[in-house]
Amino acid sequence: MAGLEELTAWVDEVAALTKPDRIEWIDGSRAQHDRMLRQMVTEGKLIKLNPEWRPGSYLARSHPSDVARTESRTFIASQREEDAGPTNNWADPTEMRATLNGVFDGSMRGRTMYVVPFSMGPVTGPFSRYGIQLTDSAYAVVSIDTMTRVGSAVVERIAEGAPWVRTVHSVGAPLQPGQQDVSWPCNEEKYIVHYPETREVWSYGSGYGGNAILAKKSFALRIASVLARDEGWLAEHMLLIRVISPEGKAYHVAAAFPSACGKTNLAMLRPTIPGWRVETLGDDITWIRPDADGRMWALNPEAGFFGVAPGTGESTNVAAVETLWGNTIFTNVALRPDGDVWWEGLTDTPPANLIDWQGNPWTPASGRPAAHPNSRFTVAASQCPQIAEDWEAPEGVPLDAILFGGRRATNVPLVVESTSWTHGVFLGSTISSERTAAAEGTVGELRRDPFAMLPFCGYNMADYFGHWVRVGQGLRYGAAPRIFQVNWFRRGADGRYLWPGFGDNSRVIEWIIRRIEGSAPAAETPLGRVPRVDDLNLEGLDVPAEDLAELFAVDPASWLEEAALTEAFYDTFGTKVPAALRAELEALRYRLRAVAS
Ligand code: GTP
Ligand code: SPV
Ligand code: MN
Repeated sequence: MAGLEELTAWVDEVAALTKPDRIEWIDGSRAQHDRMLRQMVTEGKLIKLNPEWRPGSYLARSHPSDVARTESRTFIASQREEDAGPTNNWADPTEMRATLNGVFDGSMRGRTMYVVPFSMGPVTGPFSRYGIQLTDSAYAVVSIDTMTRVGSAVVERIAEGAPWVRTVHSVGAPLQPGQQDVSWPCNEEKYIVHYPETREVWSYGSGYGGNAILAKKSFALRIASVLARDEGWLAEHMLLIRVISPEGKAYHVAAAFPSACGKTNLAMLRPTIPGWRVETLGDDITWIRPDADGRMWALNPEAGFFGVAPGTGESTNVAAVETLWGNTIFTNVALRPDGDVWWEGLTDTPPANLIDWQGNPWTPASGRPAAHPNSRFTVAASQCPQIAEDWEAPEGVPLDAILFGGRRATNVPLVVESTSWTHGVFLGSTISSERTAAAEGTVGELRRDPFAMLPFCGYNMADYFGHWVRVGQGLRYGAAPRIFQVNWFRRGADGRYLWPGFGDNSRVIEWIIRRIEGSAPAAETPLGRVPRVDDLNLEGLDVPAEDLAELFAVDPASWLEEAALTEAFYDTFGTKVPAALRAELEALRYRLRAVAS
């Protein structure tokens, strides 16, 4: 069947199951986007913000139960359970299809089913990928419109025969004739299901971000990681920046940190050290491919930012604050009496009176956050004042360094350089991080989050480790990106952060670039290479010497315990973990015992 017939047949088939009242194709035009926003205001689904402060901007308040990704309801429905692996929820695809045919039956009654054609990467780019999302959520439509390239040009490519991924989304809240809609329809029962073999996504019951904007985590990471495995590239939960040194040399750095662990902030870094500049290329997802020359190229497949609001302020991320001047959809932040928005950390002193994220009056004495800890902004990347001029270059940028990080109060030094690609892959595979509010679960609890991909890898994580090892073997000698581990979140005994973070992270970036250039020295530790305190540019920084020492302290006893936990983690994959990574673990233990004795 030709592309277009296949597409319309599938739209008809899903409509026959979900039974919407109407079907509307999204063409990506400004007029249609604005019409949808106006209609959502009329229906009480969005609050229009005061255009004097925040032109073209809106506030959405979610149902209080639908505020983050639901990892326990996210499934990989591969033919074999082994292909989902122990870190994913596996479901039998035949059984899951039967279940979903039940829950989706009539799930769009009384609503419009929107047909949203989207491209990840510039529409005509050689590495771009297409998808269609069918959804009964207008909030999802306007979000996808900002986060991806939406429109008829994608349908033209599909008509020409380009491959595309099928994604279906329903909030699971059909309306009876005459029934009044609610401001945030959703369902207590949720399913976010991925079929890696047929490259399909079916999401039910949630209107929230990563559960509903299926182009993002579901397609560009979970399905794309499977495509990448099969085709020899990498689909990663990484920001992407260009760092320009005082000498005017440009370097490209990608960094994988778990959800709500600092990607958007590093993506919009404003260096506090003179002469250094950062340009933003992406803040959440990076697709990386080796070229015929054995060099890696990196591309941000998205077109917008779906960023964490709390903690985003003039003193932490001024570029983000500037990005949000207008044309932004805010979700679950607080509303000011003057019709603007507020969240914890936007200003040091909270306004005297607010309406909190649930719509209740709030004062600083209320004793609860005004904005939800996972409240977010949705905004076009082009609004970022430091977006790279060539951020839409279809081939991407050549990659010089990869950073892995997590939120670790103890043990993990500020920065460690790996000694080889395989050692770097080992570092990525051992990342653990304290849980944040970006997903359901207990905030602060330490968990393994290898490569920051735990919730986003569409296949067996141990096979993914092996894929990383193999991709490195195909790179030209000396052309592989250098791999580093960073941790901005180490705390002193009194609980305060030892490192100022944010703009001062440029000091760590400087050392990384100087290492690539071969001009900065390093000290060997059992974990890898670290700067001696004198090797870091600390000019103008007021961090006590004891804190600096503690930031780089390596305690062999607690690291031997970490190594034991890493072995236990590896063992959950049975025999699948690559021998090269097991060897790295043994070598680490050997080095730790040598310094411990
Ligand atoms: P996702 O969008 O969920 O993938 O999150 P992200 O990785 O983009 O995290 P983001 O940059 O939004 O940061 C999350 C939280 O961490 C915010 O509250 C930030 O203020 C805080 N944060 C970011 N960078 C730093 C840092 O260098 N130091 C400290 N202490 N906090 C930071
Ligand atoms: C994350 O949780 O890593 C996010 C937000 O970037 S969401 O799109 O909801 O997954
Ligand atoms: Mn993310």
